[in-house]
Amino acid sequence: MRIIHDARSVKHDPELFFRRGSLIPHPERADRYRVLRDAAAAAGHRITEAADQGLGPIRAVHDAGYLDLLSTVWERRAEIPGVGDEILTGHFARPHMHRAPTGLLGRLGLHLADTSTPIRAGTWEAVYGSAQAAIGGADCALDEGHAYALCRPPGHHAYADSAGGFCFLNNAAIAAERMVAATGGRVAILDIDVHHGNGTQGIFYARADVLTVSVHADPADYFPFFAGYADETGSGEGTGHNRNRPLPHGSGDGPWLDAIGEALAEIAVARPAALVVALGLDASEHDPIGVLRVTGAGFGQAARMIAGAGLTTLLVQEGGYLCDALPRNLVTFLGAFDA
Ligand code: Q9C
Ligand code: ZN
Repeated sequence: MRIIHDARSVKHDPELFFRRGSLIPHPERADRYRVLRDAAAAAGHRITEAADQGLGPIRAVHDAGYLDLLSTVWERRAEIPGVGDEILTGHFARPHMHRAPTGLLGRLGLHLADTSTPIRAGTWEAVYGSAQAAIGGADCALDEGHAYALCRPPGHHAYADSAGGFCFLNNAAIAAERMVAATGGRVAILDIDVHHGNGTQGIFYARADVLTVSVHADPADYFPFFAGYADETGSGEGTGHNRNRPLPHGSGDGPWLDAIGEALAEIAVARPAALVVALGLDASEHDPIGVLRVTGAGFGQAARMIAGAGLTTLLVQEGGYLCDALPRNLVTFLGAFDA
């Protein structure tokens, strides 16, 4: 398996995260990139630095105004009185608040879903590099049959015009869009991160050419709360091309593997030209913020099922937080694709 990565990933390293009223160490740390890269390399996978293919493939998915804000806000930080080494707003536009203010804090509130995505000196470089890993990974999977894009920061909570849930640019969506363009066919995205892939769902919700399927913990009492329910099936031309499989918290391997099996059966019916797996590893029983209690053996079984589908497959790293099981489950997963 070839690993496509971008060393700029480490340039976004948030320190603290506001959670349930307290500041805690931010779970989405730069060390995740190092741990995952080193584990994949030690397991014998070939590591390739992503080429820089520019903004074009990112613009194919994301809103121009959002990209402009994200890429320039650090340089413009002096416009925010008293700004420190991190830019964040606490003012978020609700659906009924539709005016676009001119000031930076208000503009940020139009494009941020929560307080988990602070913007720091290296944030744009890191998220741009993470997207380059996805773009290079898509090309590599089309060439070689499969590839792993070591994307960090993650992407599946980012919508076309907003950051949230530790995500800025939707790496899996950018890769899928590139694979649609390259193949002229349909692409499926299977998201097995413990959190619903709300941004990815939102980006493709009205489209029939990208089937989005997510298996995740029930959002009724879990992030991302406002999407991820079973009755969200797509709109307009996309009707029937989104599927959600929310699972009870703590349900473990059996229901998770059953849901992945059902998702793969739906994907097989669509006969996609390629599959993107939004590979969160935070469904693990050891993950510090996960709630699905999936074992190492469960990850191995899921990987064999997905590899066994025989599709051109790009694995895109999503969540999965620092613990001993994180690199172990990655190595288990990648191993299923080399046989
Ligand atoms: N103590 C991804 O896995 N709330 N994003 C977490 C943590 C936000 C997760 C609470 C979770 C976002 C890519
Ligand atoms: Zn997650």
